[in-house]
Amino acid sequence: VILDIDHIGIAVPDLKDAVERYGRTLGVEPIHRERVEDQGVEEVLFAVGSSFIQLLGALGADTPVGAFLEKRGPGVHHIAYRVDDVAAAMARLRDEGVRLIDETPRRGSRDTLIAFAHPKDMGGVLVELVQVP
Ligand code: MC0
Repeated sequence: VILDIDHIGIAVPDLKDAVERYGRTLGVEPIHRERVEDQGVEEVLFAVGSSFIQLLGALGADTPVGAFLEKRGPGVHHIAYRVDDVAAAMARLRDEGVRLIDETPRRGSRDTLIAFAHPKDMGGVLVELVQVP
């Protein structure tokens, strides 16, 4: 069951600059910062209602966000849906013929369990499933 939009991930070339710009222009405060080595990112979250805007800096060129920035430039990188059961949501996508990037759930930021579905099967949008502990 999808509960909410968990976050919208935005790839930025300069995290410090983007955090300052988002904070100033939207009048929002960053509420969380975390380095997720496994995913090759450093994230900063801004709370917007019950969801987050996630600014993503790449930890290197050979990471998903690094490659995205190189190929497509800054912009929306993925949309993450908050689900009650990530394994069940993955099974549903799989049954519907959607290619999953992760065979089993992985650990995301905030101790979440996450899994990605391929953008080519989701209207050109990289989709993340997020189960909050
Ligand atoms: C690539 N493509 C995308 C895309 N990335 N389309 C939409 N959104 C994206 N983010 C498109 C390319 O333009 C290309 O289309 C095709 O997909 C293949 O791309 P590629 O450049 O060859 O890249 P791949 O296939 O090597 O990798 C793409 C893939 C990868 C999505 C499989 O980035 C991946 O495994 N992502 C999942 C992990 C991730 O993104 N982690 C970072 C966030 P054309 O038409 O040119 O062929 S981690 C996160 O956010 C955590 C911390 C959290 O939330 O807790």
